Amino acid sequence: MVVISGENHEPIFIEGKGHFFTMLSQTREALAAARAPVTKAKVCFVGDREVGKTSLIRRYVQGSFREAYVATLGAKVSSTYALTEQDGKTYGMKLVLWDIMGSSGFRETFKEAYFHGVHAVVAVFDLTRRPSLRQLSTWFASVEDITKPAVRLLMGNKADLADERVVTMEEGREFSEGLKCPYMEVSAKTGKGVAAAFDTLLKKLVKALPELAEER
Ligand SMILES: Nc1nc2c(ncn2[C@@H]2O[C@H](COP(=O)(O)OP(=O)(O)O)[C@@H](O)[C@H]2O)c(=O)[nH]1
Ligand SMILES: [Mg+2]
Repeated sequence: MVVISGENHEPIFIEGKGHFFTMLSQTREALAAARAPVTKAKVCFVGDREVGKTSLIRRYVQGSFREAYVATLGAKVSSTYALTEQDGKTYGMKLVLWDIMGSSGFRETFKEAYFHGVHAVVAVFDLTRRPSLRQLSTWFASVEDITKPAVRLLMGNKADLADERVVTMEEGREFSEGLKCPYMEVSAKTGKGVAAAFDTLLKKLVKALPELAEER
């Protein structure tokens, strides 16, 4: 299977299967202004359907939220530029965010193409649905070989639904300890915690990608 990736705004395609991908792009002028070195990182989102993967990416990249659920067909790639500070230095990063359809059939069929060259895996579950947390073990087990060196982050989404939540912060933390990764609670709806969670991811990426460690 071959992944052909285009420039920004160009469609990209996984050859042979005919699944269509679209690429969105948003450039942040701040990046150019800060003259920070830019490194590209591929970030793959995983998790059950309707946990809010697409919504979290939309919130972060576009700053918006949609109430209606529209199932992600195949996978969708968005990119954005972000800055982070580490030890008094500023780093720029182009994040290429891969949003996959939640079904396990799709995962099994496409995992090699989807996770090829991945730098970070963001695992998302819904704080109002405990099975969506347990399900993540299956996700990780099925892609462990491919994603082993990648940075990991666990996001508990829909924190705005305080009355409906069933997964406690303690449970989320315990699960993340098993994955050896940070745990962040977020709401794509209100935006709460989203910037902090992505910044945590950026900082982990800066540490993990040695080529980023050079001085400005
Ligand atoms: N209340 C609330 N609803 C959310 C949140 N994030 C996503 N949703 C809703 O949950 C549904 C599924 O979201 P979506 O991003 O499509 O999930 P995906 O299948 O994991 O990509 C949609 O109806 C969203 O509007 C959130 O933080 N709070
Ligand atoms: Mg989706």
